Amino acid sequence: MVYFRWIYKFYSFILVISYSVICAQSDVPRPRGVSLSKASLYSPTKDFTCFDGTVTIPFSYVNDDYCDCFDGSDEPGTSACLNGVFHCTNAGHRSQNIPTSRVNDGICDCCDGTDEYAVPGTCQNTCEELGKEARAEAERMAELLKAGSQIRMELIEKGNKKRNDMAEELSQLENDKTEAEKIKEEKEAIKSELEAKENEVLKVYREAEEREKQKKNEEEDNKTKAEATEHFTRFDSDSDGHLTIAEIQTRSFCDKDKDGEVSEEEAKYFLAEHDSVDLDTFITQSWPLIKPFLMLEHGLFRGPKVVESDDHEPEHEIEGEEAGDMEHEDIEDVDQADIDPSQDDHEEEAEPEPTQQYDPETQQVVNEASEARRQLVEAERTVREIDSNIRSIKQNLEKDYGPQQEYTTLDGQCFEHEDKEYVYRLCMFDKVTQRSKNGGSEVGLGNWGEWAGSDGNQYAAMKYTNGMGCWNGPNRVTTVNVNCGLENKINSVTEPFRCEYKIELSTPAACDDSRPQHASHDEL
Ligand code: MAN
Repeated sequence: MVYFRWIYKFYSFILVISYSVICAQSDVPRPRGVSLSKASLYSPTKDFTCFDGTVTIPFSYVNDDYCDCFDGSDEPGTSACLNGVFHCTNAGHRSQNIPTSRVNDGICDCCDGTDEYAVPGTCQNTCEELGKEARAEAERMAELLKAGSQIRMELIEKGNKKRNDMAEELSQLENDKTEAEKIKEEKEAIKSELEAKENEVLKVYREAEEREKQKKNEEEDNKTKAEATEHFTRFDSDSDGHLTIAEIQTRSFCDKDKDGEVSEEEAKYFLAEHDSVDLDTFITQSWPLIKPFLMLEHGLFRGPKVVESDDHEPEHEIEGEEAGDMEHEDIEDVDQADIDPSQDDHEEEAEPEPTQQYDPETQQVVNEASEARRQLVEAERTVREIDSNIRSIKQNLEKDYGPQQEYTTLDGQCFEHEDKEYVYRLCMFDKVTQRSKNGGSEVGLGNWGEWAGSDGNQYAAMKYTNGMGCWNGPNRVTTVNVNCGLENKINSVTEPFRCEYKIELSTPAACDDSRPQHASHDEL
């Protein structure tokens, strides 16, 4: 260190001279590259202590082009330290701090050219000119802010009014709900009462209906039994009261795989896996298996229309034929539901509700109960509608529409922006979408999430998250930077990273003149 120090002794001498030159030129004496605010930390009459407090060196080591401090604070005016900071005063414009690595690198970083002092004349001082432009721009911004603030005040007023209206509507709806619930309860009571009466008067009809149904079922059962018994008798060739595999094997309809013969296995299938069956087992287990095949054999395994069709009487197809050991009654009596249950369902669905005829007094009671049911459904719907309105108003009231509600009236408004490839659409507090100009479906770039501005201004940016998934990546997200402007307008849309979008939006709602618009710039 001592060795190097001597090498730099000569330079130090030169720099101390130049220090005094600087001192002579400015109001507050300070080494090169030091700002006014830090000047007091560099006193030529005292040793210098690095800002991080680790080392204290003679003042002559400051800016001696040798880095003594870890934090670079001893070399604010040379590029000796990697982490030093050079301050340019830029009189006439905004002062600036640049990394000391840019000092004397041949590039003019400061408008006053002080960062390039090694070769005099490298940089022109352009601060006056730039300062003028900046001041004109600042003036323009100030005017914009002033005009925008006026509009913003109106937006605040409208926003507050809208919120008050919403709050009023909410309280009205809550009253309506109480009322609607009362009506619903009344309707429920009326319905119960009238349905009890209806039940009473319909009892006699229901019982008759039940009896009729039972009768029909019994008839059906008897019919099936008769049908099955008839076939059992026919198939039981030796009339021994048992139907065997051998007897079934003589029936061609049992040739399930259509290979020209009825195998033992096939025959057994129709005997419900028994070797032989008596009449009872035949009726309960075999007949349900046989019946569909008999139908198939006779070409009846089709749509219901075929069976019902007048000019397609099944009996014509089978009359007198051998395969028809099966007589026409076999077919006529086959219930389509036994063949294809899905068709049965279908028929049931298509069937119109039976219209029961009641005596006038009963009909009157039924009508009154129906009307009570209808009115209850209506009352329930009203309660649901009110509930849904309440929910949506509450959601809106909970939304953060800016520090003074200035964004309230923007809720739901949509703005579009086109570039070469896409049309972007931002619907405030809702979502952002992207549509390719070459067609294809709309891509969601994010749904309203939260205010996410940085630098102490939360309301400077809106975040729309959880958009459509990016191929092989995360879901799309969009940041909307909100800037002051006299109209609501998207100025640009970019995609700085794949599937991360940035929208620059201008709106009078962002023209808040109570907020500092620029970083303060002393030393102008
Ligand atoms: C689409 C668009 C682009 C996006 C790619 C990612 O083409 O949404 O913005 O970068 O998908 O695959």
